This record gives sequence, C-alpha cells and structure tokens, in this order.
Amino acid sequence: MDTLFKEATYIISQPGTNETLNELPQILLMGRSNVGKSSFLNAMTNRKNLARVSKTPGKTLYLNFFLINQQFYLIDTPGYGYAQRSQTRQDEFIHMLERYLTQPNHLKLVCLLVDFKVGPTALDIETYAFLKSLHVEVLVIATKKDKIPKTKQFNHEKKIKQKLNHPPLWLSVSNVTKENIFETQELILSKIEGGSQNG
Ligand SMILES: Nc1nc2c(ncn2[C@@H]2O[C@H](COP(=O)(O)OP(=O)(O)OP(=O)(O)O)[C@@H](O)[C@H]2O)c(=O)[nH]1
Ligand SMILES: [Mg+2]
Repeated sequence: MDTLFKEATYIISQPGTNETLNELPQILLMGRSNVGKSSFLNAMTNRKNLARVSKTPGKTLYLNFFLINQQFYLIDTPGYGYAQRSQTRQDEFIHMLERYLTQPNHLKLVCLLVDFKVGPTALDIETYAFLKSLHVEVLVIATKKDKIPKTKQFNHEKKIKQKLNHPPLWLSVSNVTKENIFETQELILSKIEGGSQNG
C-alpha cells in the first residue's frame, strides 16, 4: 500500500507533553479501549508492530509519541472506558488527558475513533462533546468497517453520523483492508500544513 507517512519512529511514552519534545505539531488518537487506535497507527504507517496492539488493554496510562516524516507527532493513547481498570486509575487517566488537552500544546487535531459495527457508545458521545467544549478540532474516524457487509455499510454509516450530530470531519476506515487510510493521511497532512489551532 502507498503511504504518505513514510518515516515513523517511536519516540517516548510519558504522561503528557513537555520540553523534551520539539515544537512540532501533534495529532492525538483517542477512543475507547479496543476500538483500534494502535492498529490504526500501524495501518497509517504501514507497519505491523509500531504501536503495540493490546493483549492486555488499558494497562499503560501513558501517551505514546511517534514522530512521522520528521514533521509531526502522532500520539497513541490507552483507551478510555476499560472496565477492568480501577476507578482510581481511570480517574488518573482522564485527568492526564484533561491536563494534556487544556495546557498550552501543539495539538492540531484529535482523531476520535469509534467502532463502525458497535456505533458510538454513551462514553464516545460524551467524549466528543467534551472535546468540542474545549474547541479542539475533532476528526471522527469509524474503525472496523470491514465487519459490516458492504451492502449494509451506507445505511449503517448514516445512523452513526446521526448519533454524533453529523461531525464536520468524518471518515470510516478499516485497519484490515486499509480502506480510506490514504484519505485519512491526506486529511491529517492538510491539518498539519494548515494554520495553528490551539496555542
Ligand atoms: N476487523 C477489524 N479488526 C480490527 C480493526 N482495527 C483493530 N482491530 C482489532 O481490534 C482489536 C483491538 O485493537 P487495538 O489496536 O489494540 O485497539 P486499541 O484501541 O489500541 O486498544 P487499547 O490500547 O486497549 O485502548 C485487535 O484485536 C485488532 O486486531 C479493523 O479495522 N478491523
Ligand atoms: Mg492501543
């Protein structure tokens, strides 16, 4: 597959952003546990194991920074809403994300991943509203499109969009067939090369 993200390097895992990272733009991947964030990062960089696809979901509570094309950081996060995580750890995790999102940063775009088959959960809808309240630009990406038969995809997609009140930035993808991965890369690059978003 052709990829626009040719160079991809793991840099660091840490509970937020700081001065050790240079001033390149950042793109954050968010979504509930198991939605396919790490798989999406692998699909976009055309790698099998760059980001670890979890066997033990919800274990690490760090932001994982990957440098793409020496141009921007793509940040993999652990999923929210992981049931087996203790409430204390869940709260810590949410606070870490809140700190990251509300402090001055180089964030250009949040990719909020939802499951195409399952549709947006209550927590997804809440997270989307929270991100909008912070005025960060959000691209909603529905993953695992391959799980729904082709003949049903159109109507299914329409329903998901309705539940999210028709997000202005929207794509549905498959990390398995790579459908729309190239289009996602193009959209992300247009945001990187566009104006500043949040400080
Ligand atoms: N069929 C299909 N399966 C997928 C797709 N994307 C991810 N998966 C599978 O979904 C499971 C979870 O994927 P991950 O990439 O680990 O999900 P995650 O969001 O990073 O999970 P956490 O790190 O625990 O939050 C794995 O078994 C993947 O192989 C997709 O597009 N289609
Ligand atoms: Mg993951």
